[in-house]
Amino acid sequence: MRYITAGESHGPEEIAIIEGIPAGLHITSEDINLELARRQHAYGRGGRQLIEFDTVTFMSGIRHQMTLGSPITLNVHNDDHNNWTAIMAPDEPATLENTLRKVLRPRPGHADLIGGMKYRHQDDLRNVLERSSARETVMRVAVGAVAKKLLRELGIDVHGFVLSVGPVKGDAQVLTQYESLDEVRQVTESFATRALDAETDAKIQTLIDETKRNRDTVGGMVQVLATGVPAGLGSYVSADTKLDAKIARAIVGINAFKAVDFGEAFDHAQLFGSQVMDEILWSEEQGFYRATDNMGGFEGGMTTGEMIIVRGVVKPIPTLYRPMRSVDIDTHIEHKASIERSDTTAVTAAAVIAEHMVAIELAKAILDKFDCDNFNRLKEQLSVYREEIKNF
Ligand code: EPS
Repeated sequence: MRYITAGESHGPEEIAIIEGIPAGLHITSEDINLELARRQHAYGRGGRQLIEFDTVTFMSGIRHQMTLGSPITLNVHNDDHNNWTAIMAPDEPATLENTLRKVLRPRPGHADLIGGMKYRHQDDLRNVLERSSARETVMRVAVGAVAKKLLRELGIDVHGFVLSVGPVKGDAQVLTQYESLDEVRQVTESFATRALDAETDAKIQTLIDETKRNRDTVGGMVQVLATGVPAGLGSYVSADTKLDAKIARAIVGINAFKAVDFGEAFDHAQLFGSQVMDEILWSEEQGFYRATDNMGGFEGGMTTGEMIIVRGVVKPIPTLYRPMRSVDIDTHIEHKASIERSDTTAVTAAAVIAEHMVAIELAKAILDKFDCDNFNRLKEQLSVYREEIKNF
């Protein structure tokens, strides 16, 4: 399975093409729209989300709600394009009028400056920021929603939530009181900030409100969990076959993500081996299993069969309403950076995006290992494999 996305933030459409989804998977636009709505409705987002009502249109690869095995094309319309038709016009030459909203003062922390240098966009850094915008994550979630549907049918669940925003941190220990990932989903999705508990949710909302009043932005940390994942996805044999490495790349590839770990590995840097390794146990019903899951579901780049635990660090959004120092690319005179409409935080949406990126990588790994022509054949193969692993 592979995919590509296209689209500028204020251009007409956001598009994704996915190749390699097997034939015979039931999917509806509703499956995808529910996930798009989760990404959109997150505390701390800005005015743009009041303009957009993200819904997907299937353009290819699906017939009567079943995948055909051919490339699937997904479209999401940018409603805000109506306010940018002249400035983003694909087929009109540049004029004085349609180049009015130029960006010449790059924002520290954004792709503006280096993107401009690299592509020689010396007339207008908008040519960079339109693509280097988190708007594109709408299509990663759309693709991830297809992946999630495939995984769900195979008994694999994936869910993301917010661990912390700025200095406000929830207690991840509360997770141990839940019996299933679905319970975690019910709880975290009931909070506007996707926090772990009501108290943290309230504190995060207050922090976001204060940050907005200060015309600043704030980052945080998200966590994604995946259950029902069979042991042995990915491989230790080469650097580029390790599945944890692929997930790490997928997470850091999301706008504003700067770090990733598995099973709270950043905290393990201070511990000894005997405190960290997951002891091996065996039972008739389960086969091999572990006493703990400190490795976050990975050993040697392969899934262990335990829950996958991934954390990602999101930096504060670089677009500030109280801008920092920058230099005009035209005059080379020092100026404050350009102000673009922005969000106070995207951590609450980032949890959903990270969840979908993990789903994409898990679906890819499964489609690499088993039949990818027909979904029912894939399902049969996976259940034979699960049985083999259990009886090892
Ligand atoms: C973004 C800036 C804002 C965000 C946008 C990402 O958009 P605008 O400049 O139109 O106000 O709302 O995110 C989305 C539109 C979205 O759907 O996630 C940026 O600069 O990255």
